[in-house]
Amino acid sequence: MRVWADPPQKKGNRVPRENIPLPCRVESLSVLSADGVLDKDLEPKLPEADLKRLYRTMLASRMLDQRCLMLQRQGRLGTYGPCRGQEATPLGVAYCLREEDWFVPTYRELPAYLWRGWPMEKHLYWWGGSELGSATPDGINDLPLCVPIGTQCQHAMGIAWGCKLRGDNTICACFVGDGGTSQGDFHEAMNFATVYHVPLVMVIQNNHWAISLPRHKQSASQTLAQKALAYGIDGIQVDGNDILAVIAATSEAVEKARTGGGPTVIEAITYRLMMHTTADDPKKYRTAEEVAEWEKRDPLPRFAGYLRQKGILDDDTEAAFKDEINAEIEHAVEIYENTQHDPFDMFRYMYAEMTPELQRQMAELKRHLETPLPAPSPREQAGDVV
Ligand SMILES: Cc1ncc(C[n+]2csc(CCOP(=O)(O)OP(=O)(O)O)c2C)c(N)n1
Ligand SMILES: [Mg+2]
Repeated sequence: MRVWADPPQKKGNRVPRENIPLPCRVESLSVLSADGVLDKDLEPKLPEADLKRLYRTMLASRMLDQRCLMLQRQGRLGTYGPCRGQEATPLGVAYCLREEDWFVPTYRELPAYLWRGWPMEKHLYWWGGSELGSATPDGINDLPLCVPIGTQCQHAMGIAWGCKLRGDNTICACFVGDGGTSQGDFHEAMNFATVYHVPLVMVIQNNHWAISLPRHKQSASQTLAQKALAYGIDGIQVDGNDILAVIAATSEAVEKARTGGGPTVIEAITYRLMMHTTADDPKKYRTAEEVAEWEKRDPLPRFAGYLRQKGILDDDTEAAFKDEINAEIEHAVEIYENTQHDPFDMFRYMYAEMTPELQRQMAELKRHLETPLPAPSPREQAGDVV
């Protein structure tokens, strides 16, 4: 392989200045528009049973997400980061993976976890502050939720490299947010992944906001998909609220990765309909009109409309799904609330061996928990909240 590029060649008595034709492309893909128009040529042909299961999972994610918000407001769950409005992308990507493939999320990919077999209580454990939520169930090749922005890209790259070295025909799908693409970790992971030609599908969920920072202040690039060009690979931008488009683009990228074609960048255009987490108020940084516009593109009713048109979904099926899912959520909440969480686990599982600093912090927490609370002041006793 040549490792140098020819400098611009002299043509006659002129040294030219001209465009460099790049071998890579950036495409844009949408299959089912927000107002229900379907491009039949692009429609992925999925078995009816799969379509039903996909819809049920999307609905389960929506309902569990809503329940988590309520539990947080009731003081029964820690800070919560909702994924309402973004369900189609993680679910569509998870659908394209084989069981033995690897899935590396951030923290807004609940539907993918449900699709890949994580029990609902795991989600509650994680957001409830229990380390039990980070323990991947046996037999599932997924990493736990990742809040340090961008770090998971490096883990995913390493896993994908491992897949290649093992030659076991598995691939890795990684998620990152629009904000996450500004981190060095994203760049380093992509650079390494493309130089080593590893089987990685990098999915950027562009939900237009990184907490209160809008997309246009995050990057001057017209698209985030075009970042792929700098690494020498193809990028594709899909309507991330259109599960059919996500599946069409991802299945191609997965197939390419599995057959030795290397990484792909997929930018999924979506929108976070709720707050970043329960710790912020989005009314402070974005308008109600903007949110209302995106409500119209909500992936759940869009997918439901498609299935109803095909005769795959009706009122009875929808009602039955809701009953079953409600029962599942109740069961998961019961398990979550009846499980003793050991706060010391957060120190135990940080590293294989606890560092002296972690030992010190753990001892401090122990002392704190053993110290009896001071007696309430007369004002507190009188019910005067201070
Ligand atoms: C390394 C690091 N820096 C800062 C933060 C604080 N933080 C949490 S979420 C977030 C924004 C992430 O935005 P984006 O990647 O677009 O993901 P989204 O929350 O929109 O899904 C930031 C800055 C963090 N968790 N980790
Ligand atoms: Mg974002």
